[in-house]
Amino acid sequence: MSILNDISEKLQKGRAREIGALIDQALAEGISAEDILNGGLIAGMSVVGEKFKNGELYLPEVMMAARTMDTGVNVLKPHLSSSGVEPIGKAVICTVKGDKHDIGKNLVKMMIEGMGITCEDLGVDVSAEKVVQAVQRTNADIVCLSSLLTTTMGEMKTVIKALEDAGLRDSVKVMVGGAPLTQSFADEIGADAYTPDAASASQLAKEYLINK
Ligand code: B1M
Repeated sequence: MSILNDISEKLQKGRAREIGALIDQALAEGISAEDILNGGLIAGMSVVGEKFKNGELYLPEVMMAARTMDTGVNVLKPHLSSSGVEPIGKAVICTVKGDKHDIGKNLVKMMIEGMGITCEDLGVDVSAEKVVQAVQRTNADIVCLSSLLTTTMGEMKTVIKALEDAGLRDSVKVMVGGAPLTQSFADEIGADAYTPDAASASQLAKEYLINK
């Protein structure tokens, strides 16, 4: 679909001012918010990631693309999250220590909230100690951890260990995600679940709370 390609292109070029109108046009054409997110914005960001890796794009261009992604996600937000849902549980979410990527984490938060799960967002670069404090403060059912860097993935294990040391491990489900993660890594660090995207994370969180 060419409008999804246009959205992807605008994102790659960091055209934050133009992305909103294109997304509105796609919605008006009857394309679903999920298809715009996956086939337009996330597809564009994957190209940015590849080009960054190959040295075809530099950090300022990636930052402009990230800003465009934020703008686009904000336009899509009312169409992605259902409102007025009764809360079914509580989650704490963050990007782990040393890692400042938050686009994926913000999407997971948005979709989890759409399932009626209250979400305490601790932000980025969050220490294990802060996660433990937040779980104690909110009495959360679920902890969602995001990592985009191979150098920070290991921090998830530190969080799990800190939850164990605080006597909280059995009372929370630890869900992990982020581009470099795999199911086997999640198993290795003792996480309860790995999900590759925000939609499956929110679905699994909901199932867990309903069956709790
Ligand atoms: Co960074 N970066 N970056 N970056 N960046 C990557 C991750 C990289 C793969 C690029 C590359 O080389 N191809 C590479 C990591 C390499 C590695 O670790 N092996 C990299 C690097 C190296 C860096 C810096 C070190 C660069 C530098 O300074 N020299 C630096 C690190 C800063 C830091 O964190 N300390 C850095 C900085 C940045 C920007 C600030 C410029 C910007 C981030 C802006 C922001 O987040 N606000 C940025 C971006 C945008 C990227 C890429 C291009 C795109 C990431 C993204 O937002 N994707 C990325 C390349 C790539 O991933 N292909 C790259 C879109 C987003 C929707 O997907 O976050 O994967 P993602 O989330 C998905 C799933 O993973 C899942 O759901 C989401 C969608 O449905 N998911 C979860 C995510 N979290 C979850 C949690 C869950 C469940 C599912 O919990 C239950």
